[in-house]
Amino acid sequence: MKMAMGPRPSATPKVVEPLTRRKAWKALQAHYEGVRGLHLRGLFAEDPKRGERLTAEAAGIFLDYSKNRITDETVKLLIQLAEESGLRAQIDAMFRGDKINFTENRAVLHVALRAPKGTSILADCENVVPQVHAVLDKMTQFSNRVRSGEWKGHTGKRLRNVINIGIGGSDLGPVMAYEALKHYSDRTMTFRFVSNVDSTDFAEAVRDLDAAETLFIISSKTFTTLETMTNAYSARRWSLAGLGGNEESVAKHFVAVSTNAAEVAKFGIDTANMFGFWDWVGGRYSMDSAIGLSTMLAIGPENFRAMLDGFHQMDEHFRTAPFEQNLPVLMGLLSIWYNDFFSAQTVAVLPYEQYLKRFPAYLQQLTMESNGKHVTIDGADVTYATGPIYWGEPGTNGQHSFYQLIHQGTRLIPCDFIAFVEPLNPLGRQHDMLLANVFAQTEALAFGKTPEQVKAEGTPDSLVPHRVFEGNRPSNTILAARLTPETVGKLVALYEHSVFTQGAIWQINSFDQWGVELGKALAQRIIPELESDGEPSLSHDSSTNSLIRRYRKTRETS
Ligand code: G6Q
Repeated sequence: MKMAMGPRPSATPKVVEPLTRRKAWKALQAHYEGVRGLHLRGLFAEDPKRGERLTAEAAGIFLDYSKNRITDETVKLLIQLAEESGLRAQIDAMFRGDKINFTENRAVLHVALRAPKGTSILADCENVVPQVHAVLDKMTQFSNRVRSGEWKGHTGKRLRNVINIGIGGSDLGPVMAYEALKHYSDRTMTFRFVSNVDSTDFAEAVRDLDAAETLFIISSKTFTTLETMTNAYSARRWSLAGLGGNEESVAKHFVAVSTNAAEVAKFGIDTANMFGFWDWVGGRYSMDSAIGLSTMLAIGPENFRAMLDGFHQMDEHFRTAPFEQNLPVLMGLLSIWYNDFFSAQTVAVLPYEQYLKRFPAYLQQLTMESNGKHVTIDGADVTYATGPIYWGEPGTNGQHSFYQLIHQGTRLIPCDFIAFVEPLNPLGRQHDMLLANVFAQTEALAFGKTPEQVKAEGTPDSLVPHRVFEGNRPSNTILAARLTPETVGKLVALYEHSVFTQGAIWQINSFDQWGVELGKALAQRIIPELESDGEPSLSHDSSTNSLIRRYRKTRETS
């Protein structure tokens, strides 16, 4: 891949044509009126090959999107919408290093984190791929030294425990990847993740650990985040207390992942033990940067690079495949179809793979922090719904709790089912049982059970309505051969680019997160009000004032 052109200057972009005035949008509105009443039962009955036809496959990921409330015309119009929205040009702008995150004047180049050696991607006229590989090489050396026991703690003991301290994008990706790839991890080591400023998080993470065997990775892009720095100082105190208070021990037990060398040095970590990344990597797009150091320590450098290769394969597919066969584009468009035309408010992500138990939580940040926006790129209020709420739980557990509402409730909840053909821990017939549940659920959601079918089972008339399943509940099924590091890379990139597709069409900036700032600033103002010796003079609203007073008073008496 060669990107010859330099980055475009970051100017406030203009909406050339509002989304709702696009021809394809209007056509979709009219089309929706015609197809909203169609039932998946009818759509499948009239097209026996639908289940084979409405599928796409790339890089070993198979997507069956036939159980969606769409016709061929829907797909055609959605693709037309992508084209009218200039999706191709927007993809090219991202890969070219244009500062598409214009509110922060930054390029968006997570795709460079997984670009193979020898390729070229430019940020500010500089090829960043060699820098990416230099950091990867440094991570590799460090990981090999820790994993082999060559890197020893202050007392000469091998480091067996790794604690990543970070929050948001500096936590959710590492946690998800560690859980997803536990099968490939070094089981002689213990990995824990501390994110919350709630001291319980830290206390529970270290309670049974020996400081002499414990390495802390302080992961923070800015190295100023309240939660992370507070936990980092707690870790420093805990480590020093366990190691006889010798400050020199910090160099052996603390490393940093950050873009801020000055703050890292201020904390007392030797910048030789700092792994860098760049402002063109957004927090929620950073699990494949040095923020993934804990992942590399757990699964080893080779597996980490296999994961990067998986990401890259999906990047190339997204960048080059025609929209009709482009998995992230199709998934993004389907999400828009339900969100903006059916007024669906959520998407359920249901991995039938225990190791993916943190994948929905990871996706919550990726999707909602990216597309939870109410203004378009030129600052006007959107006149349509943006980012749906993503949530989910691994199957089959969810089936015994919230699936009831998906099957028989009053809301439309499109679902993504994720499953793998081969189990990582085969046990008797259990994998067939697991997969039978995936197929059964998508079938039940789509086709339901008619009153006639319920009656034919001998159900008393009075109970029939309770036992009817309307069906017509849409779902995607994502199937891959086996959960491997490579597959995890592909899956994450699939959703990253689906998010990009949605944001591009909604004309919003998917790469800033100003919405998290206000709460942070207000908390900084309230901390001294909680800590002051004398009664603070409070000037909040009456609710906040009285909550603060109640907290202070109760604390004194407890
Ligand atoms: C992600 C956000 C946010 C960020 C955290 C941690 O896209 O920017 O979740 O990752 O606030 O920030 P630091 O890495 O700077 O500590």
